[in-house]
Amino acid sequence: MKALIETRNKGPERVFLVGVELKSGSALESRDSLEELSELAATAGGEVIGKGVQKLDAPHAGTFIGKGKADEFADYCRRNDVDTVIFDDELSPAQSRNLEGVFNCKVLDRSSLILDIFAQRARTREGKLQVELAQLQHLLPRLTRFWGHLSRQKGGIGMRGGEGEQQLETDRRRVQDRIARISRELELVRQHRSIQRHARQRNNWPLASIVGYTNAGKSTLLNALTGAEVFADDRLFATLDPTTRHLRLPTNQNVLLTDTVGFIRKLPHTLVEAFKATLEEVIRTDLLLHVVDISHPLAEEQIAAVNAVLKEIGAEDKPTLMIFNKLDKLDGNGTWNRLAERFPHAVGISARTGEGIQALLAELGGQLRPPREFVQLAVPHEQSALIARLHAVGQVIESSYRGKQARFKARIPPHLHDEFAPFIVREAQKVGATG
Ligand SMILES: Nc1nc2c(ncn2[C@@H]2O[C@H](COP(=O)(O)OP(=O)(O)OP(=O)(O)O)[C@@H](O)[C@H]2O)c(=O)[nH]1
Ligand SMILES: [Mg+2]
Repeated sequence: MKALIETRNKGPERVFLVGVELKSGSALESRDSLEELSELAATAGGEVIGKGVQKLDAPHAGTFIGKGKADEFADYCRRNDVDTVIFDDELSPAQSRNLEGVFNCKVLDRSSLILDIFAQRARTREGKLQVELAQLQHLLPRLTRFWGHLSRQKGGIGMRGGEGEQQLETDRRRVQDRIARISRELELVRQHRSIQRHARQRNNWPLASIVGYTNAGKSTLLNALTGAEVFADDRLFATLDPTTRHLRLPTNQNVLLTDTVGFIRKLPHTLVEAFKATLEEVIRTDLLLHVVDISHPLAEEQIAAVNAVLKEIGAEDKPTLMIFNKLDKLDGNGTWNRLAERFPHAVGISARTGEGIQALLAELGGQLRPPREFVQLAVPHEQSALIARLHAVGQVIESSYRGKQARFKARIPPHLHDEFAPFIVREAQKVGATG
């Protein structure tokens, strides 16, 4: 699908931003949210020409902001050659249509903008399909005359009624067909990936996922820990598709670490839905590493936003290690003190300078150490595959190959108990072992 914000011959698209300060929210939060919207717009290739804010008790049903304010902004936009107006909050289909009437140009909301950036970032087949699915689902109820990119035919754009309406109907059908096709294709891609995952999981290493707000330093951390070369950059949503790398801790424990897409406030619901499979994979792990940019003035709000998404994908109860990143950038200890009190086990690091990484590795080792069962086994010699498997996943403490059967004393992960059960001749209590 084409980018919503297009860079044309005449240069970057000129963008005007609109935010509201609701009486129920804080002014700081809405200002910061608008600041973030501005970064998002720039990330999408737009040039922010101006911003407008209105204080409201509640959004208006018809035009989100008040009609008078909308006219005032529209006037400004006309005089300044604005191509696109972007609202910081999700607009209903009716609001979008009405506002396009007032502004007489393309009107987007934060969700469509985020979707647009995701579309530009997606690299893998699955990533691209997921984004397109989310975009189409978001778009379907919003098909209006300015969404001409679906059909470049004459009459598609700028025509309401008559041929234009018919064109919209055709577009709707096409969108629905496409949604059905993408869903089927995604299913196939996912089946394939689940095969790959099983291959990777052969050796039963524990899994950990790096999660956090966008730009918190997740990819930088993965790179610092594993020498991976994931693209890390000072822009929002640098990473979209998950990358998994093997990490061997100083204690010789092995971990598979996955870095993935960052979260943001007001993440579009269709996007969370479309990415659910990817995200579920992320949380089907033994441990979450929640990276926080501790130098950010709204670090606490960002933690809350991440937790909200984690909750939405059913991961709020996962064991989590909090990591306070960008210590090198921190001035003053206020945020640090407050957050350290709330998260006593958090580890402070700088993924950039390497400060605190050793302490992080130690903490990681402690948290990932699996409980082990101590067992004695008697295995017929011809069961060589099982014997090999025991050495791969367990910790063999003593072995003897004399006699009719091979005998072992070993520690095995409890979840593999069933696999070895037929050969266990003696069990001891579960013990916390050295991993
Ligand atoms: N000063 C400082 N900058 C850091 C640190 N860690 C990361 N950064 C910078 O922060 C920016 C974002 O880093 P990324 O690793 O791309 O962040 P991310 O969490 O992967 O971001 P997304 O993939 O966009 O969600 C980059 O410019 C990094 O160089 C740190 O410890 N200190
Ligand atoms: Mg990243």
